[in-house]
Amino acid sequence: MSKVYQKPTKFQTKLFINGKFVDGVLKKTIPVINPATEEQICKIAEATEQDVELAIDAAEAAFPIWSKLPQRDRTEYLLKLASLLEANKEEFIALESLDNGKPLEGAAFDINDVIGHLRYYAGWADKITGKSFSALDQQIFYTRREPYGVVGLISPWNFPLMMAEWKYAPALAAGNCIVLKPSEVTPLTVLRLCELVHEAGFPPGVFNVVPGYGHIAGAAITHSKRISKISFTGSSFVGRKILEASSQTNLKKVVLELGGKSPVVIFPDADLDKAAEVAWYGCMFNMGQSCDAGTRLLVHEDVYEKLLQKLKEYEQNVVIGDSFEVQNSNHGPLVNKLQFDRVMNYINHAKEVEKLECFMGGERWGNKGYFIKPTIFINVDDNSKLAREEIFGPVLVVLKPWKTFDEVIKRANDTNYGLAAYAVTQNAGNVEKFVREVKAGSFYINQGALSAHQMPFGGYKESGFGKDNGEEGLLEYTQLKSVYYSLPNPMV
Ligand code: TXE
Repeated sequence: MSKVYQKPTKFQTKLFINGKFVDGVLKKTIPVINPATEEQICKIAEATEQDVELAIDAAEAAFPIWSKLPQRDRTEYLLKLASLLEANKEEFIALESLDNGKPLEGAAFDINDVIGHLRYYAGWADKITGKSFSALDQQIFYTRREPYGVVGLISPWNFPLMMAEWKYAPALAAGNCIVLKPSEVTPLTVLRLCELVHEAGFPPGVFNVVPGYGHIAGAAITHSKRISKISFTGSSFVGRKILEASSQTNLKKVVLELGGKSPVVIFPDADLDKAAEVAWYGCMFNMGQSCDAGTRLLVHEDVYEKLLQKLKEYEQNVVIGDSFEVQNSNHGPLVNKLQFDRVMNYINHAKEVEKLECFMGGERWGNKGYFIKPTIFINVDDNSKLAREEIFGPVLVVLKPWKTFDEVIKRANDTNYGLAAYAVTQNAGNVEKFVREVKAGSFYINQGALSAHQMPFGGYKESGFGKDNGEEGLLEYTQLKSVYYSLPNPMV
């Protein structure tokens, strides 16, 4: 029997600026909606341009203190935050599930990941190094890594606490102060986290959170000349806007983690049970709202029909519903009405305009909440709108079967995106050729998507640039100086 979580009833709703919980200067609010019931959970304070400016003031003032702390102290602050989060884990799991709609099991996965990831980056604070190079006898050449100062972090709604933490943990470990704008759609876990930041005793101004609308608070961050680095996860559309803002202001450095349309290639020698598991969860995990979801399924002609039958078995295990009402629900609603409408438009387009063959699902579940049944279209042409665009919902597109390896590599690469690629095969040669020839940032071989703290994550092509996670993710929050140093002659 699964664990019973209490449905949260108390919420932190204020902005967190300079170590204090405050209303926005304009006293505006944003409603937060429970996607499983369509009811309002609470209203949060809306951050606008003025609040972002105050947050940047606070972060600028805190930077000399935070960046000059002994590195070990930064480690201790982050470890303390991780321990506080762990002590309140069940509350955070329930809050994430309520706000985002993801099943409790999925929320538990997120929060556990965040705790481990925080500890991973806590350990990096005193391991940031430069290099020294051989030079002439009287010279020293070396490099020195420094934090940027104030960094802007803009995070999405699909993994609300996790995506925020993937950014603030390395940024803080490296000695930066942060202005974080969580998605206005799912702000509650990040706001609750601010209480723990306060409790952990972080110096005021190091950690500032300004939930607000993207085109207002987000744009204020991206246009600020006092911010020299931005890390963003979200849509390609907004990613392009961030680059424009950078080019129009101070050429701030940018990390962009954007969408994907990742191929899942099933080889004829694949273990078909494993293949079905990878194909199903690769797409349906988090109701398809994952940037590295495997949404284009490419199955060899010899095993095509058999694999489809196995996917039917997965459909039978789906339990749809509000996690606080339906025990063991494993398929929640989409995050909000906008996302629900976007995905239903794709489904309706597939059925009515392209007349695609709907193998399962293809409709809303129930009449309350933004639930969409797991949906699969089969025998889809590579040029279909559904095969080319990121849907970001529980919609798997099974492309026409493939015959040769060269053909499937070409088809796997036939996309503007390049975030991830999946393959299921028992042949190591297949794997190596696949990894070398497919253009993507992460490869999942004989398994579903995974994120290990130490493994860099980020895309090829229009899926963005720069990395989250691992040492590379840490170094994104540092800038490098090269020092050519001639020693006095004689030295003493
Ligand atoms: O994302 P937005 P949306 C994709 C997915 C989805 C689509 C749209 O395909 O269907 O994007 O989702 C902030 N300046 N992904 O519209 O708007 C916004 O407030 C600065 C993929 O919800 O990109 C939020 O904090 N910031 C993805 C963040 O950007 C702005 C995850 C993301 O929201 C802004 C989410 C602006 N002008 C959606 N406008 C992934 N890669 O995992 C908005 N924002």
